[in-house]
Amino acid sequence: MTARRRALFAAAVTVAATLTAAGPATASGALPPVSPTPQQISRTSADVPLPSSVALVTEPGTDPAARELLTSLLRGHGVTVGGRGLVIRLGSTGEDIPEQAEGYALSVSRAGITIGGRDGAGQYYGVQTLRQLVARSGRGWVVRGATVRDWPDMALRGSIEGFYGPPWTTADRLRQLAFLGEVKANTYVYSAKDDTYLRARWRDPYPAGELATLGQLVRAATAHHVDFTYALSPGVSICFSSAADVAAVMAKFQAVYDLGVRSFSLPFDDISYTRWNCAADQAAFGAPGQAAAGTAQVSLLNTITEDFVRTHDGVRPLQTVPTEYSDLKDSPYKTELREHLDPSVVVQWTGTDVVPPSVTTDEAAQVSTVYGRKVFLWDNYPVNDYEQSAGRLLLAPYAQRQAGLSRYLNGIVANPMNQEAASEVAEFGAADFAWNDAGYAPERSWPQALARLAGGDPRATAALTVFADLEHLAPTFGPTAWQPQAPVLAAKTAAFWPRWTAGDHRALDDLRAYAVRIRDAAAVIRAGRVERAFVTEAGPWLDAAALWGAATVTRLDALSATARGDRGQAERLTAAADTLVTRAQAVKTGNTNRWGIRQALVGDGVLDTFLVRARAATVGQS
Ligand code: LTM
Repeated sequence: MTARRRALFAAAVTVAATLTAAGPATASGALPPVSPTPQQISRTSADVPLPSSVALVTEPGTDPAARELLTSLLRGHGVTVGGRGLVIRLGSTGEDIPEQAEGYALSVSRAGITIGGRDGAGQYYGVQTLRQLVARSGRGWVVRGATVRDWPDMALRGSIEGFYGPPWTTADRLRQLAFLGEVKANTYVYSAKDDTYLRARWRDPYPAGELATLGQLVRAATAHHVDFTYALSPGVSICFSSAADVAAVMAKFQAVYDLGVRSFSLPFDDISYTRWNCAADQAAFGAPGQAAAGTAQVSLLNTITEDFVRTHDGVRPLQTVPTEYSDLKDSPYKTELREHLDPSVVVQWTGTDVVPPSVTTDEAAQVSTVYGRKVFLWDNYPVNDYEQSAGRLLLAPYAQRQAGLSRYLNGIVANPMNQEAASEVAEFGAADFAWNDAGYAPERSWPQALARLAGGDPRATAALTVFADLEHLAPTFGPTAWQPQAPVLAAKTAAFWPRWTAGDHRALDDLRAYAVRIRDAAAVIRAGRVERAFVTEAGPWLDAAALWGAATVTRLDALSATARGDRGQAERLTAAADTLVTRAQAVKTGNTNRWGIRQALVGDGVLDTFLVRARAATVGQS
């Protein structure tokens, strides 16, 4: 693209953004939200009706996965791919294609639809954007007329199955891989802590059945343009100076390379690095300690880089998680890595305090200095494997990550919950941020994530929004949450009391209407087009929410009876609400997490405290 065309395009984008923000001010109307937020998108044409048949023009460079996605998108809208009709071009040629890897240019007008990708992933992402521009029009479908130039800010985007507790099932992983492709995320790191062949029995070869399942996952990942990153954690028992152990690492890598894996990691998190696993390491690296641990890890990482990564076609740079992964201070350990680790090795970092309350550009700049390279954020949200998260689903937005992080990070992978589908809410935001950190807005991305989980069903989206507010608390490893519990409900209950005590009894009607929405959310979610896996995973929390909602409605009715002077009714309703509270408190999570069976927490600290206060106001006055 010439400088002049670039300037014209930028001007068009600015105008279009203004028009879009102002609503359907153009003849063609506003564009639907596209996620991740594109770098450049503008309304440049009228809607294009989707005919019953289109002519698909491909080229030798057309990506097979992108082509498959496009044809299934068309088929899903009743369009056959024949030789005639609207012309759709998919390939890697076209002058507006951005230079950045994974970038694409998309243009939709009545003259035709053109998707040009810098590479295969770019083509695939162009189709993912096209999918979001398709809209209902009467009984048919149209594609919103638009021009898009888009590329990711961070090279690595996605998730790391890196939690403790029951690993995801194969079905969970297949769903996750499809989800990652949908949100233009290219990385899934397979690093489940309790997956025995990855950590406790890292030396053991895979039995044939396990290998076949891994092969299925690798093929699914490839079909969605996701790098299946195989992370082997030998730190619990490796003898760094043993040639046999180094060979065992390579053998494990070779087995999955043969399945098609091209991304590898050797994480050293959560191990003791001040004692050796064998006497030989003492002789090879000296007394155990920070610097010696750094030297030993560097020796393994450099050997694997030299003898495996560089000798195998198509293998991407090796990744690692250092043992010091959550702070900013320089140390003898970090000095070893900074000075001796092969510059190609990608180093992960979790942000400060393991589960960080925020991640800032200053912190990322500092840590990239101590590790001597851009770092790859292992983001411990929405993971729920630690004590402070016991009994919780974490459904708050992906937030408190500072715009500008792409200057210091080469990627972000979110560490999810043991509950895969529920994790997609936060992961959606993480993928959006990693694609375009400057354009990211949690308040815009979160509703899109919820609407997606609800299958675009508006009633179910509204119910999910009420439910997610009750699962909003995001804990840290310390006593202070980094996102508050139930902010919407908390604002409503806080506004209620001054009005109520001032004699404004309509306050009760307003709050009661919201309590009814809490009570009914579970039923609406279960009856709606919400992702079935989410409905199953969230089952106990949905049950508890229905009971807490019913208790709140009943408690408010008791308060109302008190205000009317109907003491008998107030007492009956108070007893009924007490029973509902007892039942709500008795709802337990399944044994799905490292923390075992606990109370399924819903709006805790907000709902329960409101109910206690409302009871006191009822009983005190009746
Ligand atoms: O975060 C890292 C690098 N390691 C572990 C994770 O496996 C675990 O899921 C999280 C949250 O508990 N904390 C860790 O330290």
